[in-house]
Amino acid sequence: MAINLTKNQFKEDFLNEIHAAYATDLDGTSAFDQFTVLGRLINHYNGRNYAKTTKKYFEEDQKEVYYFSIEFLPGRMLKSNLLNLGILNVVREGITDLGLDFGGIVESEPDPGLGNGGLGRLAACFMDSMASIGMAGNGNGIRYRYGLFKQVFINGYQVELEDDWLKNGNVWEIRRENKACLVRFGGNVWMRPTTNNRLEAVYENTEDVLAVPYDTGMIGYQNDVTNTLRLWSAEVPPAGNEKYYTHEQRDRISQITQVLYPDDSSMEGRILRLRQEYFFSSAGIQSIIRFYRKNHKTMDELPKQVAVHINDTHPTLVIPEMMRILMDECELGWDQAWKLTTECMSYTNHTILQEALEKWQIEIFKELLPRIYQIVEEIDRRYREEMLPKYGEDIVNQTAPLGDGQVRMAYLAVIGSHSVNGVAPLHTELLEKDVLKELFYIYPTRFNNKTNGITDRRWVQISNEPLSNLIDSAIGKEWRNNPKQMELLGQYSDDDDFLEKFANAKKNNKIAFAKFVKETMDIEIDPEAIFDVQIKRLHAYKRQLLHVLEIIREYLQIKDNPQAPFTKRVHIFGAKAAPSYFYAKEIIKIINALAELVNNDPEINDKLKVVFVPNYGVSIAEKIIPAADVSEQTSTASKEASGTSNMKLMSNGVLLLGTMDGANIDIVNAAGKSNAYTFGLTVAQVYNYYENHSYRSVDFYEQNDELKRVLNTLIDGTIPGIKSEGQDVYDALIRYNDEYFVLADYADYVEKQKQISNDFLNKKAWNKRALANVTASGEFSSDYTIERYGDDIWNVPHTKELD
Ligand code: 4GP
Repeated sequence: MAINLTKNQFKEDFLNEIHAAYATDLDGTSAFDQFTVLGRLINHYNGRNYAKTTKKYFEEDQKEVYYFSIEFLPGRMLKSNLLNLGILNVVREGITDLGLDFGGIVESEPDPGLGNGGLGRLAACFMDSMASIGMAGNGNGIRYRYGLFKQVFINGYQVELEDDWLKNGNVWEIRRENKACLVRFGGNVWMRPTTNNRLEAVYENTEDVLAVPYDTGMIGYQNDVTNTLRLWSAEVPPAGNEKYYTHEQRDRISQITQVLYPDDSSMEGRILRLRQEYFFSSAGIQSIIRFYRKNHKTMDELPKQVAVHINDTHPTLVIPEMMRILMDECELGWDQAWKLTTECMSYTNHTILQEALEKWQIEIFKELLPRIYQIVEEIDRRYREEMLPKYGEDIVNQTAPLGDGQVRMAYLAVIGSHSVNGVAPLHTELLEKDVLKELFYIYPTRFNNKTNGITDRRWVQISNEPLSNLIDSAIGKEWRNNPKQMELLGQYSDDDDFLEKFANAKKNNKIAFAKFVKETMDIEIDPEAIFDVQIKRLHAYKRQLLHVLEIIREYLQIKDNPQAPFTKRVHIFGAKAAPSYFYAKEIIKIINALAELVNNDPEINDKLKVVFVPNYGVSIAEKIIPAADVSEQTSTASKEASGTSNMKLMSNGVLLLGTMDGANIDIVNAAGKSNAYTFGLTVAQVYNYYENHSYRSVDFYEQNDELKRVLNTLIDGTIPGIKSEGQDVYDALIRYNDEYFVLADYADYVEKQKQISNDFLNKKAWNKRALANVTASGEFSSDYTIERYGDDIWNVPHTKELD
């Protein structure tokens, strides 16, 4: 239920809290102070519900999910908390009455950059959905002192600045020092026989780290439920402990939770990453077992009470860590501990790219985590012993947790879990047929698919209020609870009046975005133009390069014939490149150089604009998505596990331009083929090229004059300032045979872009197709995804029944 709060009450509370917190009147406070006070008030209003939820789970002894993820990207929480408490409008009006700027207050909240991309954002959507469907779900991760990095462009190059998101505190978190635990690293371990015939682990010279949890309430949508996102911070254990910590050790300890993704091009960086992974895995499992034991005398019920989810391989060490605690601390034997552990564990794979299937060198692993290594060795030994007679040496060697001098995290995750899932039907199929095929052969029933989803609360209700209000006026508000109800919009697909309002909502969003671009980047863009959007991490497989080639093509087209008709375009990018990913950074430089050229050429005027919005993250996405017309999802078929920006854009009435990859396939099926543009090689064709080694990118270059001309601009000086970058990309595409088949897909992609330019001119038909996308988008709500995880994998109930 929504919280019961009148505007007057709110205003009184707000002014009181301003005095309490800052000992000044309103005029002495900044927007950030006002934000903090709003946050504190929300905590007051919701505190009882939060406590009640926790108590209820405990008293009713409910099974709970613990979602372990090295990334969480929740975005700003002020508006979403207000929405979920049902007081967004009351508070906004109250704030406005007080003469304050609600929008400015919202913008003053730092955006927690505790993630990089889809993986972290998915985890955040899932947290919102678990709370909103009334499922007992906890997040478990790391409280990074610094977020990913703040991206700025200097002379078109990405420069990474520190993202000091916690410098002014964090109003949403609760430090729970009384729930801290110790995590051990290094040293020696040996097993000592005990009097009752067991073996006991004895540790010597370990470096102990105090893991302190910070809890953030995850407020459900108007249902009185508040779940917990628990993020762990590494600290030096308090004095009094007989150990002495040198400066070096103190430094090493505080490093653990300093930054997301330490630079893994060095050995130290890799070791730090492994420390991070064990740190939050161990702290999380310790706290789960400690909590379980409050209500249970034996460990037998553990899988009935606890589901631990391994989000990508980073938290895989929860498996040996749970084994360690069950055996060393709860005194269970191996077989029982293994049975309980595997029944608790489930694993999601998020990518088929080899580089992401983590592997650790045994030497490093063993030294850092001696007891955990012993357990992994035993898992490996028993796996080999059991599987060798059934499957033979080759398969067993290929799939065992230890191999080639490495700990293979993905294999360990599969072997130690009862469920393994991919994130879209095609991705799951590729896991089964290719990436994990031997393990699928051994454990066929373990594999399943759970197509990703997104929460419409953030991605439509909060970020696109004009559209949300229009939907309310047409079909009522039930869609906000149950997004499949958006199907009811189907009845308006031929309603001119509605389509016009729908188009107006989009136009208003485009005007708002144009204003933002003007104010922050000083680029003028025309809201009447096609807003052609590509927002995602910068990676070669995602092929932002196709989009680059299209911009060059359009530029040349206008230059050749400035008077010819041309449908105006604004090409919008948002993307960060990993700091050590040189090629991705070169592509950023090329896009910025192209923007410089195109945006300042008087002959181009406003026909063509390129806008690369810096520092892409959740908050920037919230501005771009509602204003978009075209959603570029151009990955090489087979490489994008699912994609989720494709879903967000779909619910905002944006037409997909994409390959038949990941969840694009499902989106196109849901929206109808005629309401999207698909192009490019199929997965079968891509695999065919691999198998026959028959791809020759130079053939495409030689056979297509337009493509040749476009590519040549990378090296002939047409685009100033990209001498080495242009050459490198040109070489990658032609000399080094174009790893991601950009040239093979160019012609088809361009063809579809031309169609888009044409189709966009017929406004009514376009709007109708955009509406068809919104109408069909409900099924991609993460509420349903989470329901499926709950039913099929976790066996955890939820109180709200959806469709
Ligand atoms: C991403 C995948 O690349 C993306 O296709 C998927 O939608 C998303 O996970 C959520 O499942 N993977 C990552 C990663 O972000 O770090 O591997």
